[in-house]
Amino acid sequence: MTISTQSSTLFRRACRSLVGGVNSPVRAFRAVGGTPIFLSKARGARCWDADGKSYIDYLGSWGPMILGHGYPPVLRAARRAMVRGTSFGAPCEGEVKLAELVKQAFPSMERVRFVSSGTEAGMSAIRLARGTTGRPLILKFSGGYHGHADGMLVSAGSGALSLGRPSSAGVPLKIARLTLVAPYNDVGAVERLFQKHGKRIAAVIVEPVAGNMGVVVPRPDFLPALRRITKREGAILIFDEVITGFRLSKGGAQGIFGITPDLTCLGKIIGGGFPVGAFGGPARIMNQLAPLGPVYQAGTLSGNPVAMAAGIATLQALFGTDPYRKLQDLALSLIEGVYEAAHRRGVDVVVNGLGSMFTVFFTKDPVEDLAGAARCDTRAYGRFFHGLLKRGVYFPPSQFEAAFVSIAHTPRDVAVTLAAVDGALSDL
Ligand code: HOZ
Repeated sequence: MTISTQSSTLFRRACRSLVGGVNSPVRAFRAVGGTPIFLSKARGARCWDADGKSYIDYLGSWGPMILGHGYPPVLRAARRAMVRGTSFGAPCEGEVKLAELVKQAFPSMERVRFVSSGTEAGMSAIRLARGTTGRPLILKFSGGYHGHADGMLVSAGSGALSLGRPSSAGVPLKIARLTLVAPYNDVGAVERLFQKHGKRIAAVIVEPVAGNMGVVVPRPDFLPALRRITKREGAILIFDEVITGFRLSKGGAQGIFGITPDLTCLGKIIGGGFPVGAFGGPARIMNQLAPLGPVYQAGTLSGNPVAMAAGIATLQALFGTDPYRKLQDLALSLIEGVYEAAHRRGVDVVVNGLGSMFTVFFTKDPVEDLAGAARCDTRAYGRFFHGLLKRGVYFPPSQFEAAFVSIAHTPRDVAVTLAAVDGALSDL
């Protein structure tokens, strides 16, 4: 299905110099068919493709753009920082200021280390957990995505799922065996893994609200049980809040559910659209990191001054306006509208959502783990996606991802989107 002439020309050209024409697999549209549209511009809640066609954007760059694209204070801050220097490779005040803002919102993050991506945050937090406990094993959940470090590409979500390959070639079996996997929301399976592997488990890493098998919300007992079990067993609990941090609330998912993890990974929103990740936790764990401790971690562009400035401006805007109620109301009206349209059109859907993130699953059964997400009709999602795209609405190009609402979306955008949803469902 080819939507845009310029995009198809660009894609053909891209395939001659970029692997698969893209720099991140899920962008290739393999999960929904057709060829990717190339974007040339984005402002507010809209993006434009290479042919100049505009879309209401619910991809939001996979999560960072909570203020909408080109939010003026963020642009101004980044411009000002750029003029002062694009990279120092030395400490700068912006790093301190962003760390203070992060700490203010996430009291569990007594010490912070900035990196350049969510992948780096996840892999460094895991190394730190192993270094601190002296234990080798990590427990993750199937469909959970924590970046593409070797040990995390085991039953992984996101692009790995959209390609139907939840585990990757090139990960040595010996490394994969250090990762234990339990179904999301399954406390019994976690207990059984701890019974079997006892004191060899360094950490449990979890997306407190899963966003990379589509949105899956934790059952009420799930996160409290993870906290209780890890504490009892002396293992470290890592919340991967790369998506949910500053998305669900100022204090992320941990703020909403009232659970304090040992370590937290952040990314996406804290960079205000620039490449930033972070991880943090209590000083007694974080001080195991170099230069204070024996766990090594480093990066030339870590704490980059332009990215820090964009992050600071983004967090200040979120703290200043407290947009979470508005975001949730917009998302709720979308979700209700999708259910109404699906009912009218006789299509079975389940829409999982929390705050301003949601996923439309084509199924009539609840989706509470990867098995549930995998049972959904992903081909119907692909047709739905293209039906929306042709009507000027850009959803994530895979059912195993989250759609995001920003503060730039308006009730009028929601109404236009719901008309497109109705049309796309009637095409199925
Ligand atoms: N890992 C991202 C989705 N959860 C995809 C990143 C991208 O393709 O840009």
